[in-house]
Amino acid sequence: MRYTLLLPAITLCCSTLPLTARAAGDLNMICSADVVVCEHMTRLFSQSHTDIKVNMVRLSAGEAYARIRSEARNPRTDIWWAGTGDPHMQAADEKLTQPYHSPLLSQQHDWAQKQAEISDFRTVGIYAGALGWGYNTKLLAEKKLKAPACWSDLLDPGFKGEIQIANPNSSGTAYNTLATLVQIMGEDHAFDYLKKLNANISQYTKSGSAPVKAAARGETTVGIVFMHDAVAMEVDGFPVKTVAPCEGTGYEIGSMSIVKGARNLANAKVWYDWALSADAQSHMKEAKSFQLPSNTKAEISQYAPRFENIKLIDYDFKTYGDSAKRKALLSRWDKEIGASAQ
Ligand code: S7P
Repeated sequence: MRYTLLLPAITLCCSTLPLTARAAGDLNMICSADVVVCEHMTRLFSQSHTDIKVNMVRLSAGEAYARIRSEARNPRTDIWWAGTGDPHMQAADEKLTQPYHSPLLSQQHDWAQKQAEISDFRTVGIYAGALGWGYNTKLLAEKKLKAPACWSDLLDPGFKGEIQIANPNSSGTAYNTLATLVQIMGEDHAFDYLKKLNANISQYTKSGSAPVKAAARGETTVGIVFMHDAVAMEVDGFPVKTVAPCEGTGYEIGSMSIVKGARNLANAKVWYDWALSADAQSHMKEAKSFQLPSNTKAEISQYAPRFENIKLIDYDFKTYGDSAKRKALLSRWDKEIGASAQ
C-alpha cells in the first residue's frame, strides 16, 4: 500500500527534472574554427555519441581565451576546440586549462606533439596552416593595382582603404600575423610596418576569416588571413587568389584544450580523443576546412596549402604564446595602431 502511494509522487518528481540535471550527458564546448566546420564536427560527433549533448558556441580565439579566463572560478566551458595555438598556449601558461595525455597523442605529427610537450600537455595541436592573404582578382584589375606578392607590396598607397585584417585582441589570426611580423622584421620595425599598413586598412574585423569573405563578396580588395581560408573562397567559386608572402610567413598550430575544473571532464576526454582521430580529422575538408591535419593518417585535402611550397619562418610558439609576451604585444598594438585606427 505504501509503495503504491509513493509511485505517482516519484513519477511527478522525475518527469519535471530539468534536462540540465543529466550532467553526464552534456559537453559545453567553445569552438574557434569557422562556424561551418564547428557545426559540421559537432553534428558528426553527435551522430556517433548519441548519449552526449554538445552545447557549442563559436568564438574567435582571443575572445575564447578571454571567456575561459573570466570563467576561471566557476568554469562553464569543458573543452575549447580549434583556434590558433597562441591563445591556447597563453591559457596553458596561466593554468586555465588542464593536462591530458591522450592515448592518441602518438598518432600525431611531431609539431602537434611538441605543442603538447611545451605546454605540459595542457593543449595539443590538431591542425596547421600558413598565413597569407587573398585578393579579389576582378577588383584588382578594375583598380589597376599590381598583384601583391610580398608583405611590402601591401604598403603601396594604391591599396589605401583596400585591405582588411582582424583585430588581434579578438582574433587568433590577427595575433598570429602580429607575431609573424615581429619575428620577420623585429618588434620596432614590425610596428613601423603596421603603422604604414594602417593607412591602407579599411576595417579591423572581429573574426579572422572575415576579411577574405569580404574580398570574395567584392567589399574589399585584399583580406589578410590564413591561406586555407582564402583557398576556401576560391573553392566556393569566388574570384579570389591566394598568396604566400615572398619574404616568408608564419603559421598556426590550431589547438585544443580541456578547461581546468571542467564539469563534464569524462565527456571532454571523449571529444578530445575523437578529435585527434584520423577519421574525425578526415571529415574537416567536407566543411571546406583546408588546414593540414595533425593525425599522420588523416586524409589531406587536395586544396590544402602544402608547407613544402611556402617559405615558412620557424615560428616560436612558446615565446609568442607566453602570457606576458602576448599581453605586451597586444597592449602596444592598442596604443600604436588600434588607437589611431581609421
Ligand atoms: O577558419 C579556420 C581558422 O582560420 O579559424 C581559426 C582562427 O582562430 C580564426 O578565428 P579568429 O582569427 O577569428 O580567432 C584558425 O585556427 C582556423 O584555421
